[in-house]
Amino acid sequence: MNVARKQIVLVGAPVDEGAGQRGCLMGPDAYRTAGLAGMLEALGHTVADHGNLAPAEVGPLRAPNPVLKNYRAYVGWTRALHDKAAGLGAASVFPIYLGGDHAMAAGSVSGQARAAAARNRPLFVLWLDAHSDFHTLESTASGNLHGTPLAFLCGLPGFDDLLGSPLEHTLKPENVEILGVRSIDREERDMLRGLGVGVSDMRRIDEEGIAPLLRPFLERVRAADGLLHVSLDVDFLDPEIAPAVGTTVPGGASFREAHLVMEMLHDSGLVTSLDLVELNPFLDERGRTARLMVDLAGSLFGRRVFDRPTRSF
Ligand code: HAR
Ligand code: MN
Ligand code: MN
Ligand code: MN
Repeated sequence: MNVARKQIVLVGAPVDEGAGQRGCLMGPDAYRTAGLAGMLEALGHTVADHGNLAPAEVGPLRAPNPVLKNYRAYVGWTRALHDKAAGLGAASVFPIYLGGDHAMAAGSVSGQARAAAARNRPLFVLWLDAHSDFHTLESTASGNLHGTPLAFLCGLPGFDDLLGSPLEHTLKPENVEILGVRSIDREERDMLRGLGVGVSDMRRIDEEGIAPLLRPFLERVRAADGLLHVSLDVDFLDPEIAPAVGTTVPGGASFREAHLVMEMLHDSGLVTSLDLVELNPFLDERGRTARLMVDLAGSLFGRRVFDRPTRSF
């Protein structure tokens, strides 16, 4: 069990352009208002808030598909977040990237992957989401770019503008686990199957329970001496408990399922970076979704009700 105090760095990523609805740009400040830093400090960690990032300046670009919305902004954010994350991944800190819509993960995760490669450690990713976010720039019908970052990270073609050159440190599809998913478009399904990405949908969670699905993944991370990035999309949660998201899908993870995932992640001691994404405070009810996300982060960083668990994870 890992009871180590962590040096946590908060990075605000007010990315708004990847989602179909405006409002995610308020996410970082909602987490701050909900008391994220104080909660983490109360658990014994140190917290440094690096403030909010701005997108990188981008020269002239032609979008590869006319349906894409805010393509230049996606490129600018990816470059800024990639550089920030590559730097933090090389330091002995635990970065929490405060979104912002899920397009931000193209930069946060690719930067962490670059840093992991420099340390000769494989990066694993747990993608907690109602969606698989596995469209290419060609396959997306909505043009909402928050539906594309995981395809980019796994090295699918067509994304070379994002960093200005082909992505060097791609995720191995078998090192990615998508958990809680209940909305996958046909093109995404075909690509996920073809590459062998780990997908545990709500049906499997209903039948088998969330812990038995998560445990073998964590065991693989441990066996490979891997680093683990967790990308937590608000819509992983059931909209009844987490209404502040633009893309609600009924039938999501329950309060207890979500906390159990976070508690198991904590006990594994394997997690080295985290995204909190898709919170849209404009759609919240008296801050309840922001507070729930902060609470879940509490479980990930060691809050427990009583004593030690009977197994490590
Ligand atoms: N697959 C759909 C699309 O591409 C919905 C994507 C929605 N993505 C998120 N992030 N909300 O998980 O439009
Ligand atoms: Mn998502
Ligand atoms: Mn390299
Ligand atoms: Mn989602």
